[in-house]
Amino acid sequence: GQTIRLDDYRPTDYAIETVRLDLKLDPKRTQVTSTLSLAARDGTRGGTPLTLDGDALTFVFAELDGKPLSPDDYVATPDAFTLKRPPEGLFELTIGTETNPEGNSALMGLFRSSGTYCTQCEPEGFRRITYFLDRPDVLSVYTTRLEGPKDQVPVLLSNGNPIEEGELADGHHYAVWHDPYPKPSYLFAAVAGNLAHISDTFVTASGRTVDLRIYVEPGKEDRCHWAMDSLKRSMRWDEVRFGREYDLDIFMIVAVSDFNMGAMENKGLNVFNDKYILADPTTATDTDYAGIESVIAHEYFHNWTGDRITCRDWFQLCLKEGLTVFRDQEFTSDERSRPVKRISDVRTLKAHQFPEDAGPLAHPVRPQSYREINNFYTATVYEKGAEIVRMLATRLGEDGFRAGMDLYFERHDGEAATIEDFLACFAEATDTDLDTMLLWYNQAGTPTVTATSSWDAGSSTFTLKLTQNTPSTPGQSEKAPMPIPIRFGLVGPNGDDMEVERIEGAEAAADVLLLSEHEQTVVFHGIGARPVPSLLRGFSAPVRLEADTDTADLLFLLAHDSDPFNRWNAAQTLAMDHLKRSTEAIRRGDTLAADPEFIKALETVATDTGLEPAYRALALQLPAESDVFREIATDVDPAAVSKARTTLKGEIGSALAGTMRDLYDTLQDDGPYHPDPESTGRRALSACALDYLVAGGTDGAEELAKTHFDTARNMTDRLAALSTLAMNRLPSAEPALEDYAKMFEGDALAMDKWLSMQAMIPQPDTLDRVRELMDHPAFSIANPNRVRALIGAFATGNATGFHRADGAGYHFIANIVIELDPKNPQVAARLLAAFRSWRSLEEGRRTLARQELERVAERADLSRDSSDIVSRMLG
Ligand code: B3K
Ligand code: ZN
Repeated sequence: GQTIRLDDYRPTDYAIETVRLDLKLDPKRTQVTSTLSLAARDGTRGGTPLTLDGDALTFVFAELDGKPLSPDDYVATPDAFTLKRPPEGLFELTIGTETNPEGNSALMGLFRSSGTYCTQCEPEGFRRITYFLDRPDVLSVYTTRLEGPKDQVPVLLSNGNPIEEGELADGHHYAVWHDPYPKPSYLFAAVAGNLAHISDTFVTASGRTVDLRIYVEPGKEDRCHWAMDSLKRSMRWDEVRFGREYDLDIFMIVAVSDFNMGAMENKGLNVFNDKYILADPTTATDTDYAGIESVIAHEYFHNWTGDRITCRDWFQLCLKEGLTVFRDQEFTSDERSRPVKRISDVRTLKAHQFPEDAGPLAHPVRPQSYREINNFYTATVYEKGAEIVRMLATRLGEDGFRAGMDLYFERHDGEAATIEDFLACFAEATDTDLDTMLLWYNQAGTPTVTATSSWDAGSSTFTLKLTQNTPSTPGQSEKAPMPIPIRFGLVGPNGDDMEVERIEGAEAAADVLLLSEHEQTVVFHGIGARPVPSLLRGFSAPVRLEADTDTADLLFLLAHDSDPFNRWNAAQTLAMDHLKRSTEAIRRGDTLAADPEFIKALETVATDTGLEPAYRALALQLPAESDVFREIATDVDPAAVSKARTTLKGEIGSALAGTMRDLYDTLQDDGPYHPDPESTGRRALSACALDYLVAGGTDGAEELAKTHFDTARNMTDRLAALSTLAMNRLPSAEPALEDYAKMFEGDALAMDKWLSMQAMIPQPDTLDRVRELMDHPAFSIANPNRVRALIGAFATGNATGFHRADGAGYHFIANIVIELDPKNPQVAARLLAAFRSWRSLEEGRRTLARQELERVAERADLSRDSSDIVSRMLG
């Protein structure tokens, strides 16, 4: 494949002012007619040929200004259309193509999902519908006409506002939609099918009434109310927090069941994976409810950060994604608990982005080149991209950050912008030099920050020596120091933060200091007693912190830190230290007992009713196997890690059996289910207590879990109990799994949970079970949700199974990738990324993993998606 480079960017020779798109829907032969009004941009030489992108298109006809073109005037191939000698001035080009939605298994362009016609155009799907300048810096006004048989496609939707509809002969009908906001092709959408909907209204801050609709398969309307509620709260929040109002008369969401991703922010017509719409208490968990709320918010927030202001090119993807993730994180923090949200987000960042940044797929938040842009919708672009925006907010403060955002919205509305444009708004609005912030976008790799400290009684000073180091990553060996905001507190002997008189050696504002050099010595004056430094509060920068805090310091922070994030982090660090040492011991054939002081400290947090239950649940949750894997980093033996973790959990569970039982008993609640943060937190803590009881082998714990499962009145409780039974491999797990399957047979989303759970049972023979489940009626290789639920969960959520010592897990996943790749390259390439940390493995597994990657790489017809991933992985 060809490499696209950021440095090669130049605008198109022609602009497309308007698009008239006409779709005559047919399952196998949909007729597409597109009429583009084009004009050469200033500076384009007269007669410069016009080449439009295409992808596997069937060309039918072409006209220029309403007259048929002679075949001498153009070249049409499946991948491009070239008009050899375009006329001067404004001209109209009409092109007819034909496409087969039913045969579209890649789910890019126009496809069908359970009979519903649906599109996905980001990033380069529009060229699978018609020839176009299919890139984000070509903004046009679209008018779309959809036509089809009324009995099959009673509902016809596209972007913007409806302007016309009518009946035709032979039972056909049509609808015309007009979107007045110029947009790039990737935001185009069309949906047609037999859909039901729920509706509501929203009155904007300026008093306009917006019609809100959520479309689903008939019969599922009752499961859309939480999504609607989330939408209305998102709309209000964006007005209050960012001053952003919705801009069309109607906002529509459509839920479909075959979708490569979570959702898509098409202008005025968001298309969602139904997993992020459908919810009711019996089939959706608290996590599902929270996921729906945040994805609805995310897509809605794109209306301003993505749609009104879009990206100049795909290298700037983080401009809309990092910023919109930041916005949805803030929304959730305001709607729910800020500390709990921050901890969850950092866990996600560390679980997904840190390993990516440390392995062969590492890339800058704004890459310099790519072969397949679909492979860059990554944790780095999204989550690390959001962290960069968060660092800006931390440095500039609430008002400064808002001023920068206001300027950005005002200055770039209706444009396709760059990261430089974005940063310039903050620099100007706050009169701050932000030039080095660009390094965060351009340099891959997670910086390691070290901190060593000393207190001097004589001078009442506390000295912090800080260093930063960013490891080399593919294509980037040298790294410059970056600006790292470190929020801090010096915790005094009584547990309160000490007053600092003066700080020397770093730019500092209130409780944030800026590490900007490779090495800096920071002196805090007026410190009359030895403090325990609490650094990187709230995880103020996406770095790995290695501080010289010892066990006693960490226990002290766990008990006293006023920053809830660092309090949680102290517990995690203590657990991680133990797990790493215990893993080593296990590999030596030894064992290592847990520190009773640590267990006691956990108990204190778990029973502190002054803390919210959701927070207590997070504090009790041990680092995942994959977290330990990441921290060990080289020569990893996944089986030893798994054993170390199971052992520690068992020790905590048995040492705290009485506490966990009390906790469990006091947390039960028989009121009606509601997914609010408080009761969600209670259920999470109760599930955690139950899990420890079972892990500790407490008498009667299995019975308790079984009863919890049998008597559950909502999916959260039911699934938590089932998971405890299954993950701990208890005898009652199998009958419970059977009961579950009977209860939810035919409910695809509920059965996905059942598939995932079984795929994640941590034992070597889970692979056989996964193979068998592939024949279960609940599974289908053609549906991305099913593939992710069963195969994806096995590859990324079951270290024991995937990393089987004999390599059978690797072999299995490689086979699935090979099978899936010709049908749906995006899903195949995603799955392949499960190997991204293969170089960290101990030698035996590393060799086996490499063999499987090489076997995939050798396949002749590998898609660009998979071949890009596998070649970078082996590179
Ligand atoms: N912008 C889409 C993602 C498109 C992914 C294409 N492979 C959803 C989102 O980030 O909101
Ligand atoms: Zn997004």
